[in-house]
Parts: sequence; C-alpha cells; structure tokens
Amino acid sequence: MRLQTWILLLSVPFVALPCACAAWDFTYDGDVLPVDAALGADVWALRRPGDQAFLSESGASDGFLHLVDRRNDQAALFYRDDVGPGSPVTIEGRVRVVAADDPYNGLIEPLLFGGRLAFVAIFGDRIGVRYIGMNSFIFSPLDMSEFHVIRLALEGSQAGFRDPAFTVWVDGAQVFSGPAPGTTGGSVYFGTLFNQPTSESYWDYVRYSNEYLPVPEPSGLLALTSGLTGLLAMRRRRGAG
Ligand SMILES: [Ca+2]
Ligand SMILES: [Ca+2]
Repeated sequence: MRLQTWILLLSVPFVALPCACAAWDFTYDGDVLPVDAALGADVWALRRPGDQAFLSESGASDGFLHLVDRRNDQAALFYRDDVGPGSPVTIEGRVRVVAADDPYNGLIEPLLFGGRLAFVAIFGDRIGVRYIGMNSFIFSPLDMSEFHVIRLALEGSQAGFRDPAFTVWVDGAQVFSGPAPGTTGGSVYFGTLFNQPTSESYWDYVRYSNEYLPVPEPSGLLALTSGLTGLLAMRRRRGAG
C-alpha cells in the first residue's frame, strides 16, 4: 500500500470524530477594569478587597487593560474561582510590560498569571515558571516590552497514577513542560500578588478553559488533518484524471 493511502487511512478516524473545538469557557477582553460591576457575572474579585482604590491609576481603553502599580505597600491580584478544584485548566493572556521592578532580584514576581497554584511570573526581560512545592523559578528570557501570548495548561489531578502535567507556551512555542505535584485549588488569577514590587502593564485579554488545551489546539489538529485529507483527495483525483 502506498504511503499516501496509509496517511489517508490513519487520518480518517480523526475526521470522523465530532468537532473537538477548543473550549474557552471565559474571556476577559480588557474593555473595562476586571472589577467593574458592568461585567456582571464575569467580574473578577480582588484578593484584598481594600485594594480597589489602589486601581485609581489603572484603566481600560481600546480593548486593553492598563494596570498600574506604583506602590510598594499594595498589590492587585484579580481572581475567579469557577474552575473546579483539581480540574484541568488552561489560561492564556496577551500582555505587554512597560515596567516591572523586582526589589528582590528575581525572588518576588512583579506580575503573576496562572491558576491552581501553577503560574508564570512576568518580569521585564524574562518570565519564570513555578508551581506550589517548587522552590525556585525556571526562567526563560523574554522581551516583555512587546506583546506576547502566554498560555499555561495544567492537567487534572485525576490524571492517573502520576503528577499532573504542566506546560507553558509563549507565542505558540513550548517553553516548559513537566509534572506539577501538589497543584490544587480552583482559582484563576492575574495581576500582582506581593506588595513590594511595582509594575505597569497592558493586558489585551485573559481567557481560560476547564480543559487541558495544548498548542496547537485540538481543533487546529483537526483542521490540519482535514486539510491533509483534502489535499490527498485532490492529488488522487488529479492522478485519476
Ligand atoms: Ca482586548
Ligand atoms: Ca506593589
């Protein structure tokens, strides 16, 4: 049997599956502050409710949240609790950092982004991957003065007789993958966790899913397979004609 026919046969079961479209359950698109009551059920909570006044310098315009933290005695961590404890979770954000001062030189993250206690810390010139139970960051250099799409995905804690896999992509390229023991809890969060650092950043969007969504997404794989099948069918027709 020819190779093309084998590829065609192998791709048929994928095409026959119902659409495995990427399931983003929630999107914050930066049109208003995350804590704006106008968001209704889509509003984010602040980790410390008293921090709301501290957002007076922050704002949202043209679809971007401008998050300004100039103080070393306050922080603003936005969170939502509607990801089930132990559930798989995927979180993606498009973000740019204007300034990010870390008074502890890589120990305290100026900006934070993650869920279920697995997160990406954002600095001006690098990102750090970390999860609960992991004592230090794994850093990747990254010029955060430009916008980047950062995605992290964490398997459910029912993944089997092993620790859940934790994977991070930047602009679609994988930068970290490994087991992440001890990751529990149901929150999704972004913003600043610790008071001391200061930062200024722009957020185009933050979205998340209760599924583990790798890059490329399942729907992307499906499209690729469908495209390949179509191409082969075309070549077969050409060959027959
Ligand atoms: Ca936006
Ligand atoms: Ca601060």
